[in-house]
Amino acid sequence: MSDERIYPVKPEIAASAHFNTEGYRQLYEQSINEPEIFWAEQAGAFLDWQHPWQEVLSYDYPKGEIAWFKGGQLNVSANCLDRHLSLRGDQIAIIWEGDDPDQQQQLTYRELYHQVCKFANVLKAQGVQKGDRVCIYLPMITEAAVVILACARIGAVHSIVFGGFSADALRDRILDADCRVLICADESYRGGKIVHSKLNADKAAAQCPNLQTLIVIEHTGHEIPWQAGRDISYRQAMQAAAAECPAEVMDAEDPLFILYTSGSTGKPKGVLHTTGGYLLYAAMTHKYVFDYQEGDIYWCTADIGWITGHSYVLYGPLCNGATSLMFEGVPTYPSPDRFWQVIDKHQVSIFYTAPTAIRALMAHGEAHVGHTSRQSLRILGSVGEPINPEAWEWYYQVVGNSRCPIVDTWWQTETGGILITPLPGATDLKPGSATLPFFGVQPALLDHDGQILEGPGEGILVLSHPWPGQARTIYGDHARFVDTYFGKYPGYYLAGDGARRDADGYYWITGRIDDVLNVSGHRLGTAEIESALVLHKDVAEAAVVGFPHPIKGQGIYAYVTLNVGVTGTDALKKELAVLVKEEISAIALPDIMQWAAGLPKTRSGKIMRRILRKIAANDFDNLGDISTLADPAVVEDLIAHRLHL
Ligand code: 6R9
Repeated sequence: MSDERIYPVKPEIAASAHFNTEGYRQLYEQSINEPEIFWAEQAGAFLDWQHPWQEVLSYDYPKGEIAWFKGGQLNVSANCLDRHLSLRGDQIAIIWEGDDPDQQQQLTYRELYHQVCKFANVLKAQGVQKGDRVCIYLPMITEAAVVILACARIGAVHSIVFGGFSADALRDRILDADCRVLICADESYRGGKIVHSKLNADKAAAQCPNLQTLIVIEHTGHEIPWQAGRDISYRQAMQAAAAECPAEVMDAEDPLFILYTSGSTGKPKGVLHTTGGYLLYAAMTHKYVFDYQEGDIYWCTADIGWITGHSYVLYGPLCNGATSLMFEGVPTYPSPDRFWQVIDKHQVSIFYTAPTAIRALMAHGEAHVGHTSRQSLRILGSVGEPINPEAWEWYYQVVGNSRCPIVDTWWQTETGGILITPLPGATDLKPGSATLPFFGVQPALLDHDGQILEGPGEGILVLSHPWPGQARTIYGDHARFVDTYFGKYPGYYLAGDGARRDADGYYWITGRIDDVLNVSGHRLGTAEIESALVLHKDVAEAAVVGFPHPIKGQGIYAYVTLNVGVTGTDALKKELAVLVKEEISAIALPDIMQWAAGLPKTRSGKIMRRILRKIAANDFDNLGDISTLADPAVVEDLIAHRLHL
């Protein structure tokens, strides 16, 4: 990793940006020295409140208690829609680009507002009340924005499940949050192929006794199975719905949504975000990190099933009155120039995507980029995993023609918004570094004993103070919240990533320090994949680790021990793959499965993942101390049978 190469702030960007270097430095200092004054000012500037707050911040990290703007009241949908109507009612809120390049739609703020009000009434008619959880299982279509904002409008808590997740994964999430209503599409398109959303939803719904209603959005319009009495047509319900729906007055700390993410145990965590702090943080980071300006066309390629889709396709941009592009498809369909075609077609000025997409497109060659203009671009962004300097350079030079700063944004589902990032007009860039903290954010590095490291060095990344976008709990399991994030190093929020800090104070994220993988920017717990594998009757045990993968960042390497007398075959590998797909998703499919006669274990029976990771990475020279293993011979055997991509 070279931290030698520096790309200084471009004067032409700094000239019109919200912050230059000095401006950032000063405001950052204020945000740290006088946090309550700072955040109160921002909350007043970014949001419309129906009732002022009494207390900016109260918190007790050891108890996992965090509250922002207590006593304040507001509604998220009113902030994203109603208040824009007088000024920008006819401005485009959402540009939708279909999987098929001939399909597109545009929705103005007024149109979106009307649809949201109507759908809010549809939900009410189904008995949905403030505080009820509504599960959303949708592709990237404009109706997704409608139903999400409609939940926020009536104070229902949405739980969006990524449309690529299996029926079983969907079922688990519906049950965990006890949702009574599920919203799905009939089908959707991805890369020219049909995704059977309703079939999955049916399968999940059949195993959720409390689920009463399935609202089906007609997207492809094809014939699908229908369960009378339970299934409701979105089109018909919208036609019948009343047009007016006042926004529910919400407390700043009322829940806004739950979003499941992988942790180091098998069960996904329902990360809960609340109303005031989350919206403020999403809006503020959207404006400053991307240097959003009036008139920008902004495109974040993330799916709404992930936190990036929540904060930077919908809530942040809409709160700021921006025009946000929603893309149904994939980067390589119909051809690997799709992103750049869409940018030219809609004159996108801010583009935010993931390193895995950049690497995949890089592999297709520059020719797919070169024939497009991309002159409309001003700012590029990266999120989801560390961006390797080669991919960074390609993004910068080939995609951005060396004109556009890249903001490499580090954050997590639990942080609600971006925490470490350059600001386009303020921060000199180093390829591969997420650079410096956002306003109010105080990162620190700890050693394994929990001692603070000063100056340059590498350690465990923690945050020493709260920020408004921080998650408030894990739904239904506050003890797990406290334990996971605040238990190990009291007084800090533990992010689960490692990082290095260089002599300029720049942060370089080194990756997860727990048993969480980052595959193409998707978070997956090794334990979830292992649980799926061991469901097979022939499998005795499985251990899953990550290994360096040229496109995905991390690939999935599974060591599988079969029951005595069973022979490992390709057919069995296929059965295991089906199992993983059914239990989780195709994104969790192992890239490599190795039959393991045994797994390296300590004498107390703990699997030594450190060794498995080294073998998967082809790094046999420093396996470390293996003398504590119950049976050191298994290591030789694993090395002898190591498989390659
Ligand atoms: C927003 C999002 C969070 C994990 C996080 C880290 C990795 C995200 C990164 C990055 C290095 C970046 N991560 N952005 N690592 N540089 N710019 O991705 O949320 O899905 O919860 O994943 O992703 O490991 O801990 P989430």
